[in-house]
Amino acid sequence: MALPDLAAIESDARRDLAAAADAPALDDWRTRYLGRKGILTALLRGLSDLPQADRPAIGQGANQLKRALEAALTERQQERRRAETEAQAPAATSIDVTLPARPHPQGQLHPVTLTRRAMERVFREMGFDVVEGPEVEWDTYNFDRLRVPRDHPARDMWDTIWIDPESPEDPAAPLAQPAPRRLLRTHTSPMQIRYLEAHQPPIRVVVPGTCYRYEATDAAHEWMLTQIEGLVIDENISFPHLKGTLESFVHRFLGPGLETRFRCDYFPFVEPGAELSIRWGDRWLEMLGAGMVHPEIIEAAGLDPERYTGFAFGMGVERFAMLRYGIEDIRNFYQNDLRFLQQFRGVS
Ligand code: YSA
Repeated sequence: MALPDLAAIESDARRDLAAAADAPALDDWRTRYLGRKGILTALLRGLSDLPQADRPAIGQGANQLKRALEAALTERQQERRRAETEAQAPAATSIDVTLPARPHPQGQLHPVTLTRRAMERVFREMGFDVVEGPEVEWDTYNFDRLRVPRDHPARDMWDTIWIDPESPEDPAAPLAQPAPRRLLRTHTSPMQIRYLEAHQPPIRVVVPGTCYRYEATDAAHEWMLTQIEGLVIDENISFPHLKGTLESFVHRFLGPGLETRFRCDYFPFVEPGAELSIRWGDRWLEMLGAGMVHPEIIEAAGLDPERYTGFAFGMGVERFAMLRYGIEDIRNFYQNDLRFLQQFRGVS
């Protein structure tokens, strides 16, 4: 039997491959040369019919040729796909730059963000630092260390969205300290404790941030609200500093003509406590809670309460935004109605 001419097979195969112009032709080519009944498979199957001495060289050559033709096929297929993609893509010169552009909606800052930033600017001008704290908080910071222990009725002042469930009381150790639980902070006041852990007086800081309360909404209350906490600790700080700072802030931020009202209020972490309201038409809108930092909190921070005193406050940013923009109902802010929000485009 004549020996197969591998060089001739290769040259035929490469010529036919170059001539195969589309996918079906390439498939036919693969069947003819590389398929189960193709030329190379037949050649390899027929090796046993060849003289013993020629089998290794022909077998090796046939296998090399098979791999080379497979690689050539892959390359040809990629080449063809590239050509097809290029043929489908519009030529650069066919783009009509005079066609009208599709409008791309531009984002804008939310009115509460605008208000929060503007309030921060005023506080910076007044010499305050601005820091932020965690929204997911431990009950120890949100309550206990602010003198609101477990089972204290004052916890009802802040309806809470809990993250960790309450662990059942251990009947074997009913007085055991329950494990700390995480919650969504109900106010920014826990940052008073966190800040005091890491800083020494003189302290003058504000902490803006989102808070959450499990409470019914109405025209002045949302379940998600923004507060700005303030903390001032130094020697010789007294209630007139608190009053002067807050009145100065309100008049710088909202204008000098506003009527403000301070009244007594109760917060376990201050003594005395107060709230500040602003006259709005024929009603008063409560803007913030405040007070002189309780001496026990100063002492727990490792400071001498005889030497250091201070005041703190927590402002409702949405309430300031309501007065700033004349919004009657706080619920407008978070309904995501674009007709409402777009009115603040370009507003600072
Ligand atoms: C008090 C004394 C301090 O030394 C420091 C901070 C405070 C404030 C205290 N942590 C607190 O949260 N008090 S508060 O419950 O009365 O809220 C403070 C302000 O947040 C309110 O005066 C109001 O302006 C706003 N606010 C409260 N609940 C709200 C709300 N705004 C919108 N929706 C709600 N549900």
